[in-house]
Amino acid sequence: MTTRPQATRRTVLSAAAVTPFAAPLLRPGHPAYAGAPNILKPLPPERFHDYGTNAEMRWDSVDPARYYTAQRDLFVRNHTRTPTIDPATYALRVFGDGLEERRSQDDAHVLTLRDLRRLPRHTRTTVLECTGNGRSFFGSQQDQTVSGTPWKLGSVGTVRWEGVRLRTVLRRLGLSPRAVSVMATGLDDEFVSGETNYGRVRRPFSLEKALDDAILAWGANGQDLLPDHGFPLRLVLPGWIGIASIKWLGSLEVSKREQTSPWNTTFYRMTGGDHPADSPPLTLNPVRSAWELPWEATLEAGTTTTLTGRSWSGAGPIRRVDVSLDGGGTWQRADVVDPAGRAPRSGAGDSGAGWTRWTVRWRRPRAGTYELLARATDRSGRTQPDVTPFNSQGYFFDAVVRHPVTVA
Ligand SMILES: Nc1nc2c(c(=O)[nH]1)N[C@H]1C(S)=C(S)[C@@H](COP(=O)(O)O)O[C@H]1N2
Ligand SMILES: [Mo]
Repeated sequence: MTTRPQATRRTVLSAAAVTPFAAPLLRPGHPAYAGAPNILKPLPPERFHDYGTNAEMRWDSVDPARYYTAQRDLFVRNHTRTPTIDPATYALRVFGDGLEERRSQDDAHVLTLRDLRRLPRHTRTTVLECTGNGRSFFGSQQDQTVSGTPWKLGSVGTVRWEGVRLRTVLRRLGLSPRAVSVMATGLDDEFVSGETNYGRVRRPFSLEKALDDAILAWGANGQDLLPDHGFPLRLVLPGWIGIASIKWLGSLEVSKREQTSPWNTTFYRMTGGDHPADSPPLTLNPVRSAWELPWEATLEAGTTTTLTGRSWSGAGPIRRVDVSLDGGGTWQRADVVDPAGRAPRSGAGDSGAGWTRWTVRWRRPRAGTYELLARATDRSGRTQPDVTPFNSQGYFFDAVVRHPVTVA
């Protein structure tokens, strides 16, 4: 257990009493721990595919009229299990030699939720998406074997986060001009896989990203975070792969050195296939698209329907979406509903971007079996290929997915 910092060494953020660091209440050995589920929120089968510690949103449960993903519908990706954290004793610890006044881990700045909530507020829409979204299509579409949760396309959502910019916090604490990186560490259990204990889930990122658009978020879509999504505080790195947005954020180490963790050396890098051995850690998410249809949908022959779907990119709004209703034989432009990557009437003051909804009319389809394709292009010109180059951990499946439909 770490000790309470001396009054003179207290954070410059607040004159309020400093709360000692609190560990999650449910730890191994705690009597209530043994039976605790990995994910705490309900996962009804009509809205989720449940993989145990992970669960994805079903695209056929998405309401085309709703832009944002409610937290109750958002996918969950846990390396271990959702911890229960008492917000009254929770505190974020910030330390490292990259601070103006260097701080050791035991002598960290200790920021309570009250301290953070007193700072200027920040609201921003982002797409939250797992690096492995679409992974199962490496197998089903490209006949390749990869490791990891066999997501379809539902480990993604669009959320309006509320919190404070990380740069607001870091500037107030004071940075060394030589600081280059920040390590974010979660309060969930240590991750053990096979024979290896990788320690707490943690991943470093550049100071540049920290000072650009990183958010310390306590809210999503106007409500407190749910426990499964990082309550009481998570990091959000807009546009970057899901693992970058550390949930149940326990500490930030600001360093003058580049930092590493298994989550940027072993995991969340390209390995295998044609990828070089020294591929860099993954950051920006690619472009992907999904139809709001059941997997293996059935539609009525001769009846004109409006098909709906969404496309998104780590690099911002989607510029155009091309769709094919005949397996790629002919293509047409879909009607884009949210060109700015933001909900209609979401107001000013939100510089972010979520996904883009689109629609296409299918006039009196004839009976038969079909494959529906959607290919999006983002504002930076990135688009979706026909084939995603193999990588052994099944990351970044961004190829156009062939969605099976029977018309009868
Ligand atoms: N502390 C912690 N943060 C974490 C994770 C985790 O297991 N522990 N999983 C990461 C991964 S891989 C993803 S995709 C996102 C998922 O966020 P969500 O569960 O809120 O949808 O959280 C990231 N942050
Ligand atoms: Mo992820």
